[in-house]
Amino acid sequence: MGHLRQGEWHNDEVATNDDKGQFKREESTFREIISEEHTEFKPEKDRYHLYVSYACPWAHRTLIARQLKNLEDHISVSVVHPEMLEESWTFRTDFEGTTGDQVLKKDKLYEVYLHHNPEITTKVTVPILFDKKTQKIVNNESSEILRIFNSSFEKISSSDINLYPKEYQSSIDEFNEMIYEPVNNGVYKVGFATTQEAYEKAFHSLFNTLDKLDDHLKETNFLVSDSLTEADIRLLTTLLRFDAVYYTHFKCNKKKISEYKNLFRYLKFHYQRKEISSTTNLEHIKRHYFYSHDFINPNRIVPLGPMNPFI
Ligand SMILES: N[C@@H](CCC(=O)N[C@@H](CS)C(=O)NCC(=O)O)C(=O)O
Repeated sequence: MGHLRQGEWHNDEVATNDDKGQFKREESTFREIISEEHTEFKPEKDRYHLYVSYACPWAHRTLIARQLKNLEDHISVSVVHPEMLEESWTFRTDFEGTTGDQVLKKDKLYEVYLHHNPEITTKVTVPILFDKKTQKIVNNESSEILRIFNSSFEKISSSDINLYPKEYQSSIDEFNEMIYEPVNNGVYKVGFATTQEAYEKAFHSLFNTLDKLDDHLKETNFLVSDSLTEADIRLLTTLLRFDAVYYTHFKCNKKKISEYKNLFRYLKFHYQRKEISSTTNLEHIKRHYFYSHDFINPNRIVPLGPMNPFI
């Protein structure tokens, strides 16, 4: 991954692997919250901005939550170009669905990090939650942005949906933990493995967990209780990319999601919600993975299919 080191952009390798060839994801840099009690970041109308890629499963979580929580009028969005090349994400607008940088008018995403601090050392990732008032980055960890959207803006925009209800928090946490390493991060561990051993380990762990989830979903369309929670959102953004990208590009090819009876029914059920379907952009998803990772796909051919993966 490219990095900013003391304000300088360095185009490092795309994936960081340990000495066993296993992919290691780095920690997110910005971890602030938004709250009435916070000295700086208070909930306010139209104060915060979200930088996303439609391709990215982590950013996708935040786009879904923003819609479910009726925050579209209060949290503005910029969508980067799907190709992540030598200068990481950019605000090029020659691809349908891109918006350019709506706030700072930068050309590259790393310039948003530099705007916060010209001497910063960090990796450069989406999503970013940016404060237009202080011109600072609040948070760039999707799981935390999801929680901020769920609970910090209650007075500004009401929504009946609670993605992390008190009575189910421990079950939601358990599913989040069960899913994060082998599935959300797992597909990357399979795809970015640089040894056969690391690939096989991540592959088995991924499909063992998918088997368990398929079993759990036998009689329900929700991981926890009988309504949508953040655990579902976190699983769905990986499932939505699976058959089109992870199955081929990342060699996660024991089974497609469409071959899992319950997981596929669950995916199709949730895809009927406009908050899920309108935030899912397969053109950005395919272009990003197949075009950006030339160490996996050197000719950068972007497949035309699958034609209707969610039907
Ligand atoms: N922990 C972060 C991970 C975000 C992340 O890795 N985003 C990817 C896109 S899918 C990215 O921007 N990668 C750029 C890079 O690693 O250089 C989160 O969940 O928000």
